[in-house]
Amino acid sequence: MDVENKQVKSYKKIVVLGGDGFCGWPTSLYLSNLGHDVVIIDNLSRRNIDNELEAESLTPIQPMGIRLTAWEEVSEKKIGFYNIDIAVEYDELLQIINKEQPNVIVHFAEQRSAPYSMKSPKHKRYTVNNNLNATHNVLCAIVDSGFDIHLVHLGTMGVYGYGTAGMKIPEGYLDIEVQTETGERVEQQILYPTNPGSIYHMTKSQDQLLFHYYNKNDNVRITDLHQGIVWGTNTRETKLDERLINRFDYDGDYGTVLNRFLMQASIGYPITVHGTGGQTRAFIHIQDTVRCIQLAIENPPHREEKVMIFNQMTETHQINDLARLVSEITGGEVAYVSNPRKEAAENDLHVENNLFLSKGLEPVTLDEGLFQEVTDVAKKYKHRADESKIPAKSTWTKEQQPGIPRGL
Ligand code: NAD
Ligand code: USQ
Repeated sequence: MDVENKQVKSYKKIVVLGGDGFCGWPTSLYLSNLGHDVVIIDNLSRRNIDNELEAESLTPIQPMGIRLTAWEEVSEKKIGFYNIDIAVEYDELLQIINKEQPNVIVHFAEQRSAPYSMKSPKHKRYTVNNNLNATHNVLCAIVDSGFDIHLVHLGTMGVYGYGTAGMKIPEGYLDIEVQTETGERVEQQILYPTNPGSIYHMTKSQDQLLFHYYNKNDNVRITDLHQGIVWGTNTRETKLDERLINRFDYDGDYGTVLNRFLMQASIGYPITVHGTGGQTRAFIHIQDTVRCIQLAIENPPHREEKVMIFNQMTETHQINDLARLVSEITGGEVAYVSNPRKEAAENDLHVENNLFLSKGLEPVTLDEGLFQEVTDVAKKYKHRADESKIPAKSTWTKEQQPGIPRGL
C-alpha cells in the first residue's frame, strides 16, 4: 500500500452511518486505514436519488460491493456493510448495534441537499421524515442497547444562519446575561439560536434539540460537528485505486458551489453565481473532513458532559471571490444568474474554529488545492458531464426563477 499505514494505539469499533456518501466513504477508508474496525450502514438512498434526478457523479463511482472488495485488496482490511434504512428499520438498527457493539457511531446518514429539500412538498416531507427519524432512531437505539457509545454527528454551519453582525460565531454555545425579576444579572449559556435557510438546514437545527435532550436525560455522549461546505473530491485513501474514487456532485440540486464552479469552468459552461454573489460561506476540504472526524473520535466528551460542538470549517469566502478565483485559474466566464434561493444577498461571516486547530488540524487551503482539483478531477472526467443537469432549478418559493445563465 502506498500510504503510510498509521495504526492508532487505541483501536475502536466504529459504525459509519451513511458510509457510501461523499463524506462517509472517504471517512470509512481513513478510519479503517488507521486500524479501526469499521462497519458501514447505508440504504444507498443517495444512489437512488441520482436515478430519480437522472444525474450522476462526475467521477465514476463503483457499486458498494466493488468498493469494499477493492479496499480489501489494497489495504488487506475488511469493512463490514449493512443495507438498512435507519429512519425506518429501527429493530434492524438496534440488532446491528447489539451485535457489533461499537465504541463510536459516526452519523452522516441524512438527506443533505438544501435545493433537493425545497423541490416540492414531497421532497420537503421526505427530508423531514428521513432526517429527524434517522437521528432519533440512532439516539433511541444507543440508549436501548445499554452501551456507552460516543455519537459523532455531521451537522452544518447553516444552523446558525449567516448574519453575525461582525461577531465571531462561537462553537455551539452563546454566553448571555439575563436580568431576573429582582433586578439581579445572571450569566447563562444557551445553544446559539438557530436560523436555518432551508428545510434541510431546519432538520439539522432540530437534530440539535434531540441531542440536547438525550444528552441531558440519558447522558449519551455526543459530538456535533457544525461543518461548512465541503470541497474537493479525493483523499489519500480514495486515490489508491480508481475503484475507490469518491463521488463528485455537480448537478443543480446536489452540487455544492465550489465544486460546481470548478466543473463548470472545466467544460466551458458559465460559472453560475447566484444573485450578486455577495453571500459569504464557510468551507473545508474533504481531506480535512476526515481528519476532523478522527480528532472528534479521539477527543470524546465525558459521560456527564454536555453535547460537544465544534465548528468544522477552515476558511470563509464570498461566492463572488470564489468565482473570480476559479475564473483566473481556468479562464472560465462568470455569469450572474437569478438566485433561486431565499437568502441574504450579502452577509459577513466570522467563525470561531479554535477547537480543531488546538487539537492539531493543519488545513488544506484553497490556494494549494484548487488547481490540482481542476486538473485531477474536473478536467479528467469532463467527458462524463451532462450540461442539462447543471442549472439550479429548485426554487425556494413559487415566484422565484431558476438559476440559468442567459441564452442557455
Ligand atoms: P451524501 O448524500 O453523499 O451521503 C449521505 C449518505 O447517507 C448516503 O450514502 C445515503 O445513501 C445515506 N443515507 C441517507 N439517509 C439514510 C437512511 N435513512 N438510512 C441509511 N442511510 C441513509 O451526503 P454527504 O455530502 O456525504 O453529507 C454527509 C453528512 O454531512 C450529511 O448529514 C450532511 O448534512 C453533512 N454535511 C455535508 C456537507 C457537504 O458539503 N457535503 C457540508 C456540511 C455538512
Ligand atoms: N451558489 C451559487 N451558485 C451555484 C450554487 C450555489 O452562487 O451554482 C450559492 C448559493 O446560493 C449559496 C452558496 O452558494 O449562497 C452555497 O450553496 P451550496 O449549495 O454550496 O451549499 P448549501 O446549500 O449551503 O449546502 C451545502 C451542503 C449541505 C451543508 C452546507 C454547509 O449541501 O449538506 O450542510 O453546505 S453550510 O452551507 O455551511 O451550511
